[in-house]
Amino acid sequence: MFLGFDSSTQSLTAVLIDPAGGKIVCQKSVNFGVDLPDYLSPSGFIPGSEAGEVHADPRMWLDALDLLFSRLSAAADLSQVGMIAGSGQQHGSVYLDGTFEKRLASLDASRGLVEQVAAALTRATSPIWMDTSTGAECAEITAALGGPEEVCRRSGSVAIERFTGPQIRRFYKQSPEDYERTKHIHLVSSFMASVLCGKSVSVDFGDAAGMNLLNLESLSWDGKLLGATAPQLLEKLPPPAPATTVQGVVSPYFTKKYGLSPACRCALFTGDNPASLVGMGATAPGNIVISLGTSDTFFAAMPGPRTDPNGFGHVFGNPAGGFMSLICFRNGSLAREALRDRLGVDWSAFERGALAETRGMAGQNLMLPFFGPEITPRFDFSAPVFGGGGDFTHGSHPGLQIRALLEGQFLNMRRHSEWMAVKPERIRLTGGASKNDGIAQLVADIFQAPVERLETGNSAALGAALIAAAADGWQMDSLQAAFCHAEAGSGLAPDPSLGPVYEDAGRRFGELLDDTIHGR
Ligand code: XUL
Repeated sequence: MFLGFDSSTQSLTAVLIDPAGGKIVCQKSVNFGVDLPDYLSPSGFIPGSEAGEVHADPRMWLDALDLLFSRLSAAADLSQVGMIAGSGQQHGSVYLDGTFEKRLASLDASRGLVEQVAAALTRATSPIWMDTSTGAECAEITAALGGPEEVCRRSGSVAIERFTGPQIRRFYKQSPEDYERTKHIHLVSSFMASVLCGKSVSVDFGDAAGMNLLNLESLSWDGKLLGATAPQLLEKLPPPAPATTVQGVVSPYFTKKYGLSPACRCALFTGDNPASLVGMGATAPGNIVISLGTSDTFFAAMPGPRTDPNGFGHVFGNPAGGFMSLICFRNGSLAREALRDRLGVDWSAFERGALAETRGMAGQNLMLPFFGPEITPRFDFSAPVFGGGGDFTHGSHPGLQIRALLEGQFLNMRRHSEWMAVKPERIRLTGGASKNDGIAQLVADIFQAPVERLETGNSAALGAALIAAAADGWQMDSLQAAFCHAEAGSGLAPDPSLGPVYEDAGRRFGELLDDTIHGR
């Protein structure tokens, strides 16, 4: 059996699979806000910070690991687990001193992880992917490289506030002494993998590419980017490696405490998006994944490392080999919820039946669906922008605004994924809002591609379990064929008559967007 973890923003989840039987044996989760209320992080991060900072307490992740293992060991026989892998929210970083490895090597199973590991932290809290505090550092790194194109050419992304390199630079500038005594800088993924393995382990290519530090051509740390970020950085970073690289056996702490076998091995943890690509059965080009969550993400396997000329999209490693793209849209559920509240309706107004009432208005009214700052495209929106008649703009017919919001979200997604030059052959939808048939049909119609939904709600943790099995020698494509089924009856075909309607709407949407951003 194989165990996959997902250390995400709001929870830590584990999925245990039996590939021989093609079955998920057990799934357990710890919700940080609900299960660990003492960390005062109801949504998994410390609320109320300023200047764009969003941090989380890494001790909370350690406590969650102990708690999750106690739940898992009560529910399943962990001695049968042959390999563990995992995924973590991308970009978040953990800073540790020279005692980290010694502490991991001598963990006492009669005590907890936090009390034994936390003293190694040189930075009490970890910046996570929601942090936007590093605008100055992004500008400095970009200037040192000679422009955004060069940063993008080397690392797969222009310098991005939430990416780890700019975050490291900010730490170095703000607390040079703490930076100096930092001997290991880990991503959330490689930190969790290190704790499990009882030593400081590698960071995988998939997640390493979200740092603005990895050279995508050589798949090694890029000397120029490192130099522009902070001094002596190379010696603090774990070496990059493929996710399926076996790092060793699990730490005796977990064997003694939770009944894992001393022969159980550990592969790497990757980023949650690369792991989801695996768990959604989409590691081969032609498949697109759209995840509808707090923010919406669009990701897909790519035959080669093509980069976004506009600098909004990112290129990460594909755990099955090669590369994947990722585009993140900040105004996802946030915008859907904001419109729902503003119109005083409930989710039924977003359902298939309600959307059918306005089908005749498909692609007619336009909305730039941004209730707050957006990152794709990068612009400080404060409210949505309307392009349409009075009835629509005044909200006297809520259904028109809901249709225009959803259409705007997917027209924006289509527009900003064109650089990948990948024709979507199949779209796999995941995330809370993907259950909604009305939204799923809109996605099929706007992209003119068939849409499927998968049975798992934990695609990242499942992907991690599949990576663990692949690290043990199982074939990735047969694993995906066994575990990544579309939900029966969840398939939706596009309506070809709407193809030209949304072509035209896409053109007009682009004009409205350009005019708004350029103040015309
Ligand atoms: C990707 C990103 C988010 C996090 C969420 O670039 O920032 O999708 O990975 O956990």
